[in-house]
Amino acid sequence: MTDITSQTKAALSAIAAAESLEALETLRLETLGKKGWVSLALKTLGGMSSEERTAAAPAIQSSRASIADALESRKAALEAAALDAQLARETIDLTLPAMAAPRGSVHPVSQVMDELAEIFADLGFSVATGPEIEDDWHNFTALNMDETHPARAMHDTFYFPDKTDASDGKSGEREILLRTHTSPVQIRSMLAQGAPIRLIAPGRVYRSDSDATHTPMFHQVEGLVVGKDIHLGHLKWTLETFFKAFFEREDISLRLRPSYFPFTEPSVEVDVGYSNQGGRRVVGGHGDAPGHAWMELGGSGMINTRVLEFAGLDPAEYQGFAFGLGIDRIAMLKYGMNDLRAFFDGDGRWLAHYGFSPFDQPTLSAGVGARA
Ligand code: FA5
Repeated sequence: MTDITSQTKAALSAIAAAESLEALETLRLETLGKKGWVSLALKTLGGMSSEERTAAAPAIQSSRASIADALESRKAALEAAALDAQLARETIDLTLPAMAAPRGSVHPVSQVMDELAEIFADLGFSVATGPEIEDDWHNFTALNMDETHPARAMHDTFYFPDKTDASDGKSGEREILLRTHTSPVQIRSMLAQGAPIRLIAPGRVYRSDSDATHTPMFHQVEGLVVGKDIHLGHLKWTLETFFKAFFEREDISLRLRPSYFPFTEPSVEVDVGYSNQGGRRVVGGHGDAPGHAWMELGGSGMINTRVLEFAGLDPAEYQGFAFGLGIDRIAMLKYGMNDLRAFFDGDGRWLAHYGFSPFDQPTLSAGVGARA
């Protein structure tokens, strides 16, 4: 009896001290295994008289039960420790520099949109958006292009087969289309906010057009300023200030060339001076200087009084200017790409080359176009 008690005590302390599941298994075989001493002791009960058995059985049974419990709880503890060790081994070290990991990049169009927002926010402009699926009233009519206006044909518009009812109480059905420019955001913003107003509206626009400098979907940024005593000088100053900040150079020359847009009067096309350096167009300098030329970046002008009326403003009280620039074009010029179609191919190698680090947020203080 004393034997069983001391053997059990020794086994329990060996189990408590077992360092591995293998060591624990050896202890299980030595005690509860077929040839283990507890099993052998249990077998001896069969050969005993009933008095002997009554005397011996409780100690052996309790030894078996306490050893089985101890084995089980030690096993659970060792397994938990093994899991903890595995989890510790497999932990991701978040303090590793993220640049070392494979990474995506920011598309140049997104980068330029962030740069635009940063520069114009500094000039007190807010950012507006409008729907890409528009109706012809906002895209054309309210911009002084009625159904028969020849400028409608120049936009190579994608129309939907369906029509929509005028939602603003005006009668008649409207064509549904993919907006051909960001100018309908002018109308939506003036109708919603009234005046004074100072905003930019960057976004996608669509025209049935495709070659190295034209794609069926491209990006524009609209600028709109309405207030009292706004004149063409404000437009030129705003564009000049923007381009100097955007191209990060002071020697920017703009040429405002008389043009025609139904929604502005007078209308001017915006050209910027550049030179050709090793096959790359580099912005800067006067376009008429030797080795220089002018490149068109967008359209602009003073808002036509008819447009102000369509947008619910009194032209006797308010004037304004608007501009529309091709974002993809200014991105190409700033970052040196020469084929617009590559912008939308989704080629990882192109993005690896021309894309930007997500950590390279444009700020005016650090430089809006800093490269990673
Ligand atoms: C317009 O879209 C006018 N809404 C701009 C405007 C706004 C004028 C406000 C006056 C007041 P235009 O069709 O010229 O104008 O386009 C403006 C710019 O978008 C172009 O100078 C060019 O940079 C860019 N662009 C035009 N078509 C494409 C195209 N298919 N692919 C890429 N960029 C284009």
